[in-house]
Amino acid sequence: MFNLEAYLKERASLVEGALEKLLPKGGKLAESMRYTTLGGGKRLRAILLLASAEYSGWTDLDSILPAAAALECIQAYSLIHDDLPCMDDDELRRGKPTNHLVFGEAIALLAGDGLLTFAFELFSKLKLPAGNVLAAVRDLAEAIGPSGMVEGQALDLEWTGKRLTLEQLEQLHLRKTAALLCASLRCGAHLAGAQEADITALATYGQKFGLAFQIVDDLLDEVGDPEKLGKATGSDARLGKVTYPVLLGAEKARKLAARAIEEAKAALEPERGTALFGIADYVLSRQS
Ligand code: GRG
Repeated sequence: MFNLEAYLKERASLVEGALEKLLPKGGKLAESMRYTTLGGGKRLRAILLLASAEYSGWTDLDSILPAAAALECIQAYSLIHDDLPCMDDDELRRGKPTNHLVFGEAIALLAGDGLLTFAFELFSKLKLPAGNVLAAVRDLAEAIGPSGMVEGQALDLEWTGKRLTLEQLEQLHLRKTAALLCASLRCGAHLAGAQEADITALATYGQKFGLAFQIVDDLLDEVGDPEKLGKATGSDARLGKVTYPVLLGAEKARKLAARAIEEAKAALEPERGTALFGIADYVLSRQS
């Protein structure tokens, strides 16, 4: 029987070990990069990359582990920048004071820049067919750049305090949150040299998964346990952000997330998708 809890734990520790080894050491900048990246986080994006490659038939996890670690560098960069006073101005992340409170704003900004750049260095050094790596890098750059995650963040700032439609909210979160999650699946598939049909199926899973993930994130910001989340709750309301529960009410928002998860799973072949099915269900019940 597949044990999801043991699987997530084992994969997270594999990724943590790779990050520990790969991240730069020595000096204030490296210390700041390591502070946020190591010792916290669910490692979901890395785990999704590995699971997507396995779904596509890849078995040599060691060869793609640096790419999984790279996604966690990008995740850490986005969290460091998101927490800055000029963005969401948060004080707690992954159960610790935010990066800028420990290292100062200038170093925190540079740690984010360093992590983003380092992620692409890790991809460029993969010992895999160049065409597969290039396809992964192209999808990743598109997903997190000016028409992906960074644009999502810009829309978030622009639309804070405004009335939004459900379509606008989805447009925002497809970029801000779902794009990197979806790219994690696309990267895993590309690195494994997957067929086009599998890449499309995994990308559909990623997009639906990403939306469900954000809806649950919104719900947790309203009713979650700050201790388990490792960050303060209520920040959406404090900042005047429109969220799924604000627009729909908690009940309908939960149903929308559950529907997105069903759609995510429906894109995959069940006999190959045990891990990805388990991760999808986990997202609905997560507490952190
Ligand atoms: C260039 C200034 C500048 C910004 C870059 C910061 C940024 C763009 C985008 C922010 C993206 C962001 C923070 C999206 C929110 C996504 C989200 C819900 C993150 C939390 O993910 P979890 O719960 O966190 O997986 P862990 O800690 O488990 O990794």
